[in-house]
Amino acid sequence: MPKILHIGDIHLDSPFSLFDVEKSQARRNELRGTFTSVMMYAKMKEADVVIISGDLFDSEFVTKETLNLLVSQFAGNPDCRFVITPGNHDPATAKSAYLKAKFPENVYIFKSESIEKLSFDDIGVDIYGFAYTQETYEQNPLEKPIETDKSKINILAAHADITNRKSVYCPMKEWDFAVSGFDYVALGHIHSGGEIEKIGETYYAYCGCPEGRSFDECGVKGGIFINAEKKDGELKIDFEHPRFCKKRYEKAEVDVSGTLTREEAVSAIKKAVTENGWGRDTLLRVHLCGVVSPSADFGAESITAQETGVFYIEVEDFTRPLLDYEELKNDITIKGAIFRELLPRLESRDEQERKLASLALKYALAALAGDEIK
Ligand SMILES: [Mn+2]
Repeated sequence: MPKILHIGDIHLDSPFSLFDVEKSQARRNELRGTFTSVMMYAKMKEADVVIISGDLFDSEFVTKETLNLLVSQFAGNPDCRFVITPGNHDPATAKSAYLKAKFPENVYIFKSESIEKLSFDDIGVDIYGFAYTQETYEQNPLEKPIETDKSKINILAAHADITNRKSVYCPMKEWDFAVSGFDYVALGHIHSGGEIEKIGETYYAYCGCPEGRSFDECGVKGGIFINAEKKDGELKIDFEHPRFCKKRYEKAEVDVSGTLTREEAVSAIKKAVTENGWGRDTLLRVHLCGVVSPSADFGAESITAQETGVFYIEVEDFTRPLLDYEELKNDITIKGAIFRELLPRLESRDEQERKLASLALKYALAALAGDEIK
């Protein structure tokens, strides 16, 4: 029964841009570590094929360290075939590692913009694929259906966008998958993945990225492991979802309504961390929200990963001061004038704008009251 691991969008050599430079470097190394974990998993599960659906590298420039790692990992599992479709971040250009570097014999790289077929007859699998040869790929290579061999397990590996007909990243339509008779379409490009979909007799899925790289890529990340078998033209297939990520990015709104101190904010964050099962593997972005006394002081920016039990934390204060808006609105002193001036921004739909206006009001009122402003 052929076993296939579908991964993609690894973006090796990504520059991480955390505020903490050392942690950025740690994340770059960890991304290589994630790739090694993927390779170990493939070996342990005795995968026959690993499909990498594009964006293996973050850019055309690949470090020597990364290239050496790839070559040694691929060579270290000679029973497995590695099938790579260059994507928009790592197109198969003349300068690219795909054309310049020497890979072991068990590595298959699509280099042409038109669809080509790899036949692995010993396991009855045909894999179709194509390459980006520049940063965009504006046609749909399935516009003209492919003629697949129904006795084989037919897989299309595609770095493509099925969500937008006008996409410049290979705009494909789901229905084309079924028309061509693919059994599975191993998609790359969209980083939030994992859902297995079906159209006609064709399964398809974005594998997502195996490691989040920013707060735009939240949650637990991994790949898709497929067991497939075809007998008398009938397909039996099942899917597993291994986790590969070393770290996870998460975002949380923590309501601190009614509290006053930094300590209380820290314990509210810790509670959210515990309740969600986060911990040392988590990079966390917290927005403190709710309505609090104007004298509340959370020192949000000073809250550390250490004291909240995560790997990395960013805390921003989006709380609103508890004030009597009606009274302020009608106040005839300078307090009322400031309030009326800020009111449109206090009610803005833009969270950042509201936050700034709240802060401005808080400081203005504190200053007028003769309080010390930190
Ligand atoms: Mn990508």
